[in-house]
Amino acid sequence: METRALELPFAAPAVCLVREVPTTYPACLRRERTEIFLPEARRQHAVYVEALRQCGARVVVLPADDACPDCCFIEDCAVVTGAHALVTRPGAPSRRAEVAPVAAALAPWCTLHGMEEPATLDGGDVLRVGRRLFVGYSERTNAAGLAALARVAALDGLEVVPVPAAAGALHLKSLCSLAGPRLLVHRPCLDLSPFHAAGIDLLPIDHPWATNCLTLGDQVLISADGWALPGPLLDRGLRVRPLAVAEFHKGDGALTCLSLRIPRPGTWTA
Ligand code: CIR
Repeated sequence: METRALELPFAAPAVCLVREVPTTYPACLRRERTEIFLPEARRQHAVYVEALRQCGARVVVLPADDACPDCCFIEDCAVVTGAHALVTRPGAPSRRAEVAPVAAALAPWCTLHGMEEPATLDGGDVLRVGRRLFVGYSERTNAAGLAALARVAALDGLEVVPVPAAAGALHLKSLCSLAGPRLLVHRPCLDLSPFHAAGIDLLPIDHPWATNCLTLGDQVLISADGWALPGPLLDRGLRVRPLAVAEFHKGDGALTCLSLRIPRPGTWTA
């Protein structure tokens, strides 16, 4: 994978942390109250976990906590920058109890760093492209949170690039994510200038859920819901795998938020 912005080898993650879907998941934070079907959510989660394994990652499954309806959205609880990781202080107070078990599970792989009030940051607002971490300001991530991440990122030689708040989206990665070397972007809602300035190859698409995909090596997991495959993805020799994650879209989540990826030493991962 090559663009001007990607200076480190890109590889599938060594380890993926995931967290089971709690019985209370239908009570998660969400903007629309469409009915969530818990058994179907768990079935979709199991298929997702298997897809991670098939990409060669070791998958560590953390037990759910019924006191935390959003705990399956584990990506928001930490940002792994390499040898170091920031354990977040999620923007939603109801989610702050999620982080302790995630930190404990990360400890064997990374040196952990915390965040202090008033800093808040959700991992869903952090997009890695090579040595850059693009960080979206959102309802969940503030300037102090970005500064806390910048301090940790610098320990691994990474630079933090702020991205202005995007109207209508929960997180930055609700609107953009890497599909191989290209960044899928939901153009109507996002200021693309930070990505243009970094020389990143952009692929605009219109469907909001379609812009959250997960690249694992040469495989790209995409949401099967409401998206026709864009031709340019297929042209680059990537294996595109649609997954049904509709029960997680109902909870304002998608593919990246269901795992926390730990890169192999000397590589980076989406
Ligand atoms: C929340 O509102 O926090 C959850 N219901 C959804 C979190 C999705 N996380 C993500 O995309 N990284």
